[in-house]
Amino acid sequence: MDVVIVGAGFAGMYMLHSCRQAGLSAIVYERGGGVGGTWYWNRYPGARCDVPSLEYSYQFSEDLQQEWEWTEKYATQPEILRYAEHVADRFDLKRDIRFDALVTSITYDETTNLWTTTLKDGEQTTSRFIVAAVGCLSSANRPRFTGDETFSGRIVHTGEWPHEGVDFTGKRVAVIGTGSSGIQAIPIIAEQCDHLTVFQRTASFTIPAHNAPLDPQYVRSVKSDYSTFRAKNMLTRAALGGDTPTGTSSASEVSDEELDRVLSERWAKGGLLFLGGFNDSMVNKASNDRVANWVRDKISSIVRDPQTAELLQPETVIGCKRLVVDSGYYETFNRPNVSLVDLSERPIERFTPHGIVVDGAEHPVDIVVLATGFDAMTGSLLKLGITGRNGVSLADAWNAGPVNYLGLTVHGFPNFFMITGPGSPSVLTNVLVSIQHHVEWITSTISHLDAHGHHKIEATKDAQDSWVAHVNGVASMTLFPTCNSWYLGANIPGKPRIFMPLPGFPDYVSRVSRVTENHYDGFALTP
Ligand code: NA7
Repeated sequence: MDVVIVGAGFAGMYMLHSCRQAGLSAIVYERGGGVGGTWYWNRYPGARCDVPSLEYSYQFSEDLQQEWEWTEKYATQPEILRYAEHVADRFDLKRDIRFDALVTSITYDETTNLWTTTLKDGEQTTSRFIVAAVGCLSSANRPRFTGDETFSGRIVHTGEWPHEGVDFTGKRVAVIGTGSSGIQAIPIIAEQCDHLTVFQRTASFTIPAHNAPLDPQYVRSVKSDYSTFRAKNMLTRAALGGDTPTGTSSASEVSDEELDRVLSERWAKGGLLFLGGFNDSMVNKASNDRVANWVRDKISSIVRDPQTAELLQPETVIGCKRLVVDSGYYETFNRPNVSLVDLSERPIERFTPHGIVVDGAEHPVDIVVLATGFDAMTGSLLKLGITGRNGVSLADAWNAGPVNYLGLTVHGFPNFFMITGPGSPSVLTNVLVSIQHHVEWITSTISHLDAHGHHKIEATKDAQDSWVAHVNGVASMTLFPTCNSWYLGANIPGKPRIFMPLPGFPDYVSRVSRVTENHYDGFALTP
């Protein structure tokens, strides 16, 4: 094969299509039983994208974007999965995708300049190039708790949700974790179960989605000039929301009335763009405090029990952990069948056969939902068992953190590419836009190598060191590194603490373009 691609989510599917268009032979290995990646696994109730559906979609085919009809402002998991299936069928992708194919190792042979990919069943394929399209949030974090093996009920993880669903009727349910997955699932589970106990270690800031059916007139206007709509989005820092420009004033300089006016407007609109009301929310602590306090007051105004309201008010910088977009989350705590247990001071002590003990008190439970997130950005890459030049594994190369060049390549791993890897904007953007950028860069790079008789591309150590310094430098100018987020790897015990994604999509795109135009500056190309 020219290219072995790992993963058949949105990145792997487009990579395959793009390879075919460039005349490259390619095969995709996918551990799941179908396409869709994160949308294949995360089938928990309430799972929904936090990027509007007209933006969270491919733009490489005008026909595709014209013919597909999204029904809601924010698409549900089943609808996004149907879209992924539609794309796979429309472009006849499945004939080159092997499902239920778990990759166990990928090894570089310097003498042949080929990679060998080995599957769990022993099958091997050699290829000139490897593309890891494994997703940023695809390796579930399943913390163990003392005594959890004695629990007589069921334990399910949001990121590995049973395909047949879970019946909560008449059950006492625990949700552990209040990130995006927990916050999306909690209101729905609360409606279905007998009693819901939410175990919260850290409160998250969440902004209402105000989800609704899409207005056909709005859809028509976007589709009448989809390319301009997409182009505007790509000029924003997060590659989304080009129609809602970031405010031009500092939150620390406006009057109380102006602050309230701007934030009320953003709250009423809903979604991730809430933070864009002012131009310095993520770089100026005083500004961030004012925005965060406004939301804390909002939480108090919604949640009736003052003690619960206080526990739900995050202490962190707003936006430091990824902002959540919800439907009726805070209101759910006004229901008589929902209670909140604070783990911030006292963690879960142990599981018993029939419940969970915190601070000496047992909370009776039939089903436990682990909404405990992912070993983000590096977890799935490291699970591939990659070994590069001189027998050095990726795990060893990354033992102090995921060093890389442009978030696309790693020194010591020639002809190996990552889509939305650490060191690129990835999870700080509308990831479908980042995916498109990476896929197209990788395909054009391979075509360039072939056209110029080069058989190998590898990032130099110097270029990689400068890139890592650049990413750290940009992150340190923001408030992102100030809390224990998965962006930093802080949610996984023992994981090196490094801010992994790079804030700022447009600047990143220009840097990659400059590198490319400058004869692949920072790469060694071997004829
Ligand atoms: P997140 O955002 O990582 O949230 C996981 C939650 O689980 C978070 O509240 C964690 O608390 C909590 N957690 C993790 N381990 C434990 C233990 N051992 N005990 C108690 N609580 C725990 O994952 P999500 O799946 O919600 O969302 C990930 C992304 O997917 C999201 O940002 C969107 O982009 C889509 P913590 O905050 O670490 O104290």
